[in-house]
Amino acid sequence: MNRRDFIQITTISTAGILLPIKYIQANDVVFGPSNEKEILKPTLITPNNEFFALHIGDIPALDLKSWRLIITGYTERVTTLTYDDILKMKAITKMYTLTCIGNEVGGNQIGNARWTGVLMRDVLNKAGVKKGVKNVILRGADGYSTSIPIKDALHKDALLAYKMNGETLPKEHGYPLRFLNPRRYGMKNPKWLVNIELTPKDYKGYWEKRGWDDEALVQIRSGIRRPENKEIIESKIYTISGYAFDGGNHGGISKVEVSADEGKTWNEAIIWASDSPLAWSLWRYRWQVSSNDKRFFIKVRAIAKDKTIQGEITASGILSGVSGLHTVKVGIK
Ligand SMILES: Nc1nc2c(c(=O)[nH]1)N[C@H]1C(S)=C(S)[C@@H](COP(=O)(O)O)O[C@H]1N2
Ligand SMILES: [Mo]
Repeated sequence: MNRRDFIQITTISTAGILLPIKYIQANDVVFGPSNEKEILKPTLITPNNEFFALHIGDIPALDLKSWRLIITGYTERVTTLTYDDILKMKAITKMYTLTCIGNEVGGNQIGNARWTGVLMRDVLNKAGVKKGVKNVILRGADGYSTSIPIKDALHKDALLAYKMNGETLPKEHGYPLRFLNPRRYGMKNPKWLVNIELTPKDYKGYWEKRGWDDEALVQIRSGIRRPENKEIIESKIYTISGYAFDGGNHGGISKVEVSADEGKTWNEAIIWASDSPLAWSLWRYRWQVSSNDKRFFIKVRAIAKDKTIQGEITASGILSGVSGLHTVKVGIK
């Protein structure tokens, strides 16, 4: 399919979930299983210009001529890498979903992109990891810092990225280099990296010092994108859609369920796009309005491969990220 066709048959909804026009129109007609096969897959990718951006201050202006990544602390040798040094290393491209620990239930601080970069482990091996290293401190040019356990840094999915969805990493997302830390909230994914320090000690970064969870493991979550809260629905058949994500912490999403009666009964949704557990899954559910009620509360819950069921209540508290069930209120015309 060429780009022109693609634009013609799709429209952008919130958070970059692309929904084919055909599919949206299908809400107004009754369509059977045969028609349903014609529905196009939505893209998992959030376009760069729609991807949420969060940072503590101004975007630092970094010039490739003077920019360096310096690896210090418990290393065999102090190592300084230029942008070109990094480009010469083995590149990896992979999808990762990023979400902020402060995102509210069903909030918009979540996005999925295809990132290209080099393995953190390859960079650390250039410097040589000394015995006794416990943590890796990551510092950005804006003064932000965070730390991660050495085993996370050496993990096969820990990526230093310089491209986002095939484009040079945009300024607001960390140009020229950012870290992508699978399974952890955005705060553990520092942008505008300039220094990596290996240490035998503990270290509390910018948000960690302010009480946010040092583990920052993404909790199982899901959100409804269509319909929007307070939307008025014109027909008795409506395709509800959204995302689900567990950060890979429960083995990935196995099932998504939707309730139109405030959680009394649950119906299985169709997962219509997914990648690895490090990326969100997109789901849809064809809802047939079965009563003459004029108002419904729609809820979604995700179920993981390890059988974890997303719950109504967030057990661990707001500073570890909330995970309660997203509910939208809809009216029927
Ligand atoms: N250098 C730097 N990196 C940072 C931050 C920051 O303020 N400075 N904010 C973090 C937080 S809290 C989040 S949620 C993610 C958001 O990444 P994005 O802006 O690319 O979506 O960046 C993280 N990395
Ligand atoms: Mo965040």
